[in-house]
Amino acid sequence: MAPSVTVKLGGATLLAASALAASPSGYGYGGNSTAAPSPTITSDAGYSATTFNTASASTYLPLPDFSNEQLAFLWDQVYAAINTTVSPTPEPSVFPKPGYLHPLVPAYVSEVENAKLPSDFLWGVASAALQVEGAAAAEGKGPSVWDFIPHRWVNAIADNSTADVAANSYYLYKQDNARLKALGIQSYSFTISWPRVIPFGKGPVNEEGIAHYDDFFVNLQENGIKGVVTLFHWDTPLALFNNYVRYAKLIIERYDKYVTVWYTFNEPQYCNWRFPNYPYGTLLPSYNGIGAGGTKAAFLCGHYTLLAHAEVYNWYKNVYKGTKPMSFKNSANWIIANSTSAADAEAVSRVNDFNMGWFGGPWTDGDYPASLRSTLGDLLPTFTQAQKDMIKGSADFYALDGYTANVAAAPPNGIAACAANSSDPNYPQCAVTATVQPDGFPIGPNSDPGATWLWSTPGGIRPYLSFIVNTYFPKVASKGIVVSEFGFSDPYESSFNTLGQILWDLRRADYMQGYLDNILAARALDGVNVTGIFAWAIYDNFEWNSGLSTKFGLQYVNLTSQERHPKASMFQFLNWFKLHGEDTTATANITAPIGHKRM
Ligand code: PNW
Repeated sequence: MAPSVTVKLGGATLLAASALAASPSGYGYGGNSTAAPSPTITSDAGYSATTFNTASASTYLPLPDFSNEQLAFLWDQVYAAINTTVSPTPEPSVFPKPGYLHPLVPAYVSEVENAKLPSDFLWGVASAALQVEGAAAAEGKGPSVWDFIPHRWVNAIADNSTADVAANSYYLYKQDNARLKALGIQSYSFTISWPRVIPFGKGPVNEEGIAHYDDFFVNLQENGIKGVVTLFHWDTPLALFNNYVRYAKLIIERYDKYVTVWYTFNEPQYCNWRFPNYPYGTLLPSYNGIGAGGTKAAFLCGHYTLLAHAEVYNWYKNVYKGTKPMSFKNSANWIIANSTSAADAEAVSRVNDFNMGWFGGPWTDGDYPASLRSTLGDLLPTFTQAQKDMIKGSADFYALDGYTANVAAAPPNGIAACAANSSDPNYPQCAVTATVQPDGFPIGPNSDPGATWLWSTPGGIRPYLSFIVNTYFPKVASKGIVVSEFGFSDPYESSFNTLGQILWDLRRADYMQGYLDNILAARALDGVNVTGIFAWAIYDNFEWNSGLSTKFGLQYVNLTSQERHPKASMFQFLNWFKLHGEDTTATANITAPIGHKRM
């Protein structure tokens, strides 16, 4: 029987519901399956006629059917993977590590050689649920948009891999937490899978999913690791794009006692990159025209993200009376001008406004920057005064995912002409960015071809941190700033097939040393209140559209055995915290490589 759902998601997916129910194999999207024959509509007294008007659909998505059949139907759109539980083995007491023939990368900033971090400084490694957990369809989890995309959109993922298994941490977390402890890592920044906890995004809570996180939190605590938790890292339940606040409250109420820091959202700037692709044009269920993509949809996505963040923040502080710091993570980079011209200076400020400023309401008056309003006009939604008041101040510190740097220039036809023409290819930012210096030389060593946006530019993070707190968001100066992600993918790392080739990851090690020294210099020499540092990533994982082949791990993951092996960059990272951290939990067995001063 066809499931009786009243879901105003428009698009192919739910219109396909009755066709899927009628066809045992179902049919997919993107051309990797046979198209279903067009149904022949015949006049029949059993059918009633209606006129649909999706333009008048509300943003509320009634989804009353929380049945096994409906969950199976959602998974049928994706394809379910099988995983197996692997028993943990004891951690080594000593890890293989770089020796004197090639020691770790030496210090970048000699002035901070003896600088120390305070004992409450947070530091560790990061991950995201979709990118590491695997167990995609296990134990009652619902599909997320990121289960759907690799399976049903041909070539959406560069190497056509999926996140079905990834690093399999859903089954290996006890081993992973023991590894963090064995390496002496203080904190773990990870994310919770909303569709695992609430398979349809709303409706019933999945007992097995929540039991998994119950165990995870207890195990993390038993290993003495501090938990830094992001509630949403892009894995929206496929069943809807709504109801975030209810999910957030559930998780916070259950796990607040275990958590050191909360992040509501990972990089709301994703609204920009995902449009017109997110939510993948007409391929994913959507409503109110958001699925059609484009500028308007991107800014609607950002608008509702900011409101959802502020609503959760205000509930947490004022109703729940939570005491832990809460923020959201921002994707933004240090931008330098391509020339000394006024136009290029304006281009720099426009890039900052369209990245940081867009979500800067918590550190300003709760509204969007003037440059966004004047360029976008009606394409930018408006906040009521009450909403602005709710957004203003709704973050306890600034969280920066700052990976790289960029050079900005005014577009050839000028900023004003671009800003006045919504069809201009550079609209609405109306600034072009590049990864070469004004003299044409690259801004730094390149990364993997699966991360063409990423170049190693450690010299940028120090002035950038000062710029954020002293110039762009002065309110951050007192609240503090955490570098919540930074990391590197060595070029062509996936083409290496022996540990010998993989483990000495020189570019990543160099990147770690360069960024860490410059972050410390911002703190110790420039007076920036940096309160935490998290490296991306705990280990190799599923890098979104670049799949499993673009590696960001400080540990290598053997995708057959699922064994993890620390790379040189991990020791570079740990050694740095040995030198500069005061935290006594940093007990990893790492000895000083020649040429590298240690305490
Ligand atoms: C972050 N940029 O995304 C995400 O939070 C992670 O999930 C991801 O795996 C990691 O970085 C590496 O890509 C970013 O263009 C995406 O500057 C793009 C940028 C920065 C971060």
